[in-house]
Amino acid sequence: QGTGTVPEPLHKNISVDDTLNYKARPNVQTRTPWNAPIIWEGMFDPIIYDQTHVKMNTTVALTVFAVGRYLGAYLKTFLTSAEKYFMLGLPVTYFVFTDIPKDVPYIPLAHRRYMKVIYVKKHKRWQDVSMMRMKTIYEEIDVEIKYTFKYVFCFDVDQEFKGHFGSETLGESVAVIHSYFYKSPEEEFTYDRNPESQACMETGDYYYHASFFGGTWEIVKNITESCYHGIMTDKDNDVEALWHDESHLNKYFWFNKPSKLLSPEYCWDENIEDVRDIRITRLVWAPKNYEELRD
Ligand code: 2GW
Ligand code: MN
Repeated sequence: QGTGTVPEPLHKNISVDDTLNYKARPNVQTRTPWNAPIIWEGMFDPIIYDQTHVKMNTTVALTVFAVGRYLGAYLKTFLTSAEKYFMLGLPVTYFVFTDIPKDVPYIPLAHRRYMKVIYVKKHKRWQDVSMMRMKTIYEEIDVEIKYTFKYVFCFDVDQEFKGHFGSETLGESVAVIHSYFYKSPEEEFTYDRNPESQACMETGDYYYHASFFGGTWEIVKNITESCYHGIMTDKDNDVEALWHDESHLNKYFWFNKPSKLLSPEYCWDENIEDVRDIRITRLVWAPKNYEELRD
């Protein structure tokens, strides 16, 4: 916890987000221009959040894809670390999508935490492996997730949890600010700038990292369905957005502002030297060996 004081516990019918202390981090932006919170360490009391969500019987689905070599390279670390830090105390089901179900490692799971392994075919191009996740996710929300889970969080697998990642991250629609761009001027954001692409945007609010996003199942269904439609329209027009699904996600969040933003403490690259604003790393990028992983 940081140094700021956190307001008193909740009354009924008041959102737990009303307990956020926006002044706890004077050197960073803690609210967007549309008044959504940007969550930094020190702004929240994890105990108040957890108690509130346990009382509300909050349920969380996590989706993660481990296709081809990414299964052996990343899945075990991702899941093992999630069991240490992700939404502890809440019922969580991991939806693991892979082309080699038999190679999914056995991970001991805590009480009320489950894993479901679902077969997906491997797309030939890695860009499609990444982009087509959008379709698989909204289909799975419709056939199963929506009946049991209030929230859905969709993660890249090439990451490791290293600190508390709890119910303070829950909201209607949740995006994380890319660690490389949180201090950059807008002109440096790597949005897609090609007018032929559905993802094209000239200005925007932030540069969001597609390494994870989340929200209620209704909104995550809308996010993934919209991005997928953009991706397919691009295919019809023979274009591909600069950063694939990430470009489409940024466009979505430009038109549909996220209700909660997470600071780069929630998705940090340990190669970044300037850590003055980073009080804790909760999720970090796993090291990558592109030559081995990209065919
Ligand atoms: C991806 C790129 C090159 C070679 C392989 C793959 C690959 C990705 C794969 O062989 N198997 C696989 O399961 N994936 C899944 O797609 C896996 O879950 C992985 O985390 C995700 C996205 O690929 P990744 O993590 O290599 O992309 P990044 O870290 O460069 O991520 C950003 O940009 C991507 C688009 O280029 C996505 O938007 C991603 O969400 C962003 O974080
Ligand atoms: Mn990644």
